[in-house]
Amino acid sequence: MSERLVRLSEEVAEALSTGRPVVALESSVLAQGLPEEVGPGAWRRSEEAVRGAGAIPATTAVLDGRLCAGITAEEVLRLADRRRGVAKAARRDLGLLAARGADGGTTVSALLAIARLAGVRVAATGGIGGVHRDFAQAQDESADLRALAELPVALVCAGAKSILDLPATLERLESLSVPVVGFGTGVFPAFYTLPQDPRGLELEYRFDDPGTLARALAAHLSLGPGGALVVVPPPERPGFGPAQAEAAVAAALEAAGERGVRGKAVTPFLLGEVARREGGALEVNLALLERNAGKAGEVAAAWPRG
Ligand code: PSU
Ligand code: MN
Repeated sequence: MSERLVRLSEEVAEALSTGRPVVALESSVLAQGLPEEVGPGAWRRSEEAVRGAGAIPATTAVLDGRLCAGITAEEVLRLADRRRGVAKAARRDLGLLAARGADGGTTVSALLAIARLAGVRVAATGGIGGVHRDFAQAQDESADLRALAELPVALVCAGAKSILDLPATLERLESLSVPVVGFGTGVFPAFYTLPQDPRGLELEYRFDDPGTLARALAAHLSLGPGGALVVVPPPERPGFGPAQAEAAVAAALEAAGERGVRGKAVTPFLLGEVARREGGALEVNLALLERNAGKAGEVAAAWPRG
C-alpha cells in the first residue's frame, strides 16, 4: 500500500486524512541546485510560503532508502551537506536508492512520483527540466516531462531555464498531452526572467484567480492519467533582465561543452555556472522558489472539495 511505501510526517498524514490542502516540494534544490549555505534557508521560506497560503508543505526526499513526504529541519541539513554527496534522484532512481538504503534529493520526476503515491495533487519547484538545446545531437530531455505526462499532479514552477530549448520543451509537452497554463502570465517564463524572445512561448490558457485555476486543474486531473504544468512569472530584479540572464546561460553552455559534462550532471553544472557568473541569478532563484511555493499553496487551498 502507498502508506507503507511512503513515510509521511505526522502533520502531512493528518492533513491528508482530514482533507486539508497539501503541497509537495522537491529536494534536489537542496542537494544539488543551490549552494549549501543558502539551500536550507530557501527551504524554510518555501515551507512558510505554503503555510502562509493555508496549505501544509510536504517536502519529498529519499532518506535511508525510504521515500518521504514531510521531512525535518535536521533531515534538510543532511540533504544539503555536500560532504555526504547525496544522490540526485530522478524517478528511475527511486527503487534502486530504496534497495540500497541511500539518501536522495528529489528532482521533479521523483517529486511527482512520491506525490502520486502519497495522494498529493499539487506540487511546486523552481523550474522544470526540459529539452536541451543540443537535443538533436545529445538526445538530452529531462525525465520531468514524461513524469508530468504520466502522474496526476499539478506542478507550479517559473517555467524552464533558458539553458534549455524552451519552444522545443513546449512542443514536447504538447505531444505528451500535458497542459501548460499561466498563473498571472500569458507567456512561458524563462525561469530567471520572462523570455527575451516570446515567439513560440505564448500560452493558450491564462488564469489570474486561484479558484478558477484550481477547478481547471482538477478537471484535467480527473480525466487521467497525467498532470499539468502551471507557470508563474519570476520576480523582477532591477539590473538583471532577459539579456543578462541569456548571456550568463550562453557562457555556462560553452563551459559545459568545453568540459564535456554529460548526463545527470548537466543541469546542476549549468545552474552553478550561471549563479557564479551572475549574482542576480541566485537572488532571483531564491525569490522565485518562495513565490512558486506560495502560489502552489493558493492553488491547493482553492482545490474543489469532493
Ligand atoms: N531547473 C532549475 N532548477 C533546478 C532543476 C531544474 O531551474 O534545480 C532541477 C529540478 O530538480 C529538475 C531537475 O527536476 O533539475 C532536472 O534535471 P535533469 O535536467 O537532469 O532532468
Ligand atoms: Mn538530462
